Amino acid sequence: MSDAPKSEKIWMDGSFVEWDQANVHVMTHTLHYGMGVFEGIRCYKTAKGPAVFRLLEHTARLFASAKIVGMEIPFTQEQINNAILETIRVNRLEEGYIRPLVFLGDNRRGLNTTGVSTQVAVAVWRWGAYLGEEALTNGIRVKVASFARHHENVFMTKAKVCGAYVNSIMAKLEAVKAGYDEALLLDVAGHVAEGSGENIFIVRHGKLKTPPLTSVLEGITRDSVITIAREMGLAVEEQYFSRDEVYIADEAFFTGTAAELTPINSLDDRVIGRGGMGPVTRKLQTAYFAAFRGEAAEYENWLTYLDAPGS
Ligand code: PPE
Repeated sequence: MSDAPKSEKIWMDGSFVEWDQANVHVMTHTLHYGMGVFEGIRCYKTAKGPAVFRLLEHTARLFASAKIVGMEIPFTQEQINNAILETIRVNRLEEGYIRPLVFLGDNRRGLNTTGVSTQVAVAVWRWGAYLGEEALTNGIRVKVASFARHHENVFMTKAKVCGAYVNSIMAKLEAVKAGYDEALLLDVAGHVAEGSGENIFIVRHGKLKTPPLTSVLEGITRDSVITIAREMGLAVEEQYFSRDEVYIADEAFFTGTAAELTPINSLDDRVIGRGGMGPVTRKLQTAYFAAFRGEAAEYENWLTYLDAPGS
């Protein structure tokens, strides 16, 4: 028996099916080679009902991912946006996680994917804090992974590709088995890249630094935090830095849809700053939480309300 969270219905290729009936054949192409793209989106409770955070940007990235790897999604972005909102509605989800997945079907074999059917599913489920509720306040213990992040000509990291996550999973398992909460992957040149499923920021001398988008995912939370930070008057530099700069940073944190804004307490057992959540991290986390809760007028346009008139 599975104890994985589920909901009632899944949107598959244009219609709803019962969660337990949303199955595919074992010869499904993506299952064999990992050629598929996906998204991770959150829906939050607000005073005006549930709202999806940065829906349009997530759907746009899904289509960008497909374009990069050469897949064609047989729906428009508008249809996918509507499918996502409908899936939340039919499952009466107030708050949780949304997983659109674009995958190749089972009608062809081999690496020439010409003519393989492209299928789309949207699932939603309730999902609390990704790294544990405590992580959001106390921070997490992180270890540099022995596996490097993809070189940009191995896997184009602006695409959120299913198969690329083998690299993330190996790094995550390595870290967890060694007693840490999360892995930090370096790029092939040895610069800090990202977490197994998060972008990273450090705070040093009052400035924020995050790696450029060469070999990391173009995170939507990363973009939100950069926007919020600049709005607050904080300087943000997109710049390469080394693991030892993280060791001696004043603060460090991860960003991601799932992880939200999680402080990093230590890296490779070196406590960062005073440990726990530093003042800049706290300010940014508070502002980010307010944005997705619909409590910040300037970021209202990041929210798509479920109960919006005419939707
Ligand atoms: N880097 C990677 C490798 C990554 O997977 C994510 C999201 C990010 C950065 C942050 O991107 P964004 O969510 O747009 O801010 N990771 C998703 C998957 C987590 C999972 O376990 O699955 C997520 O946060 O939803």
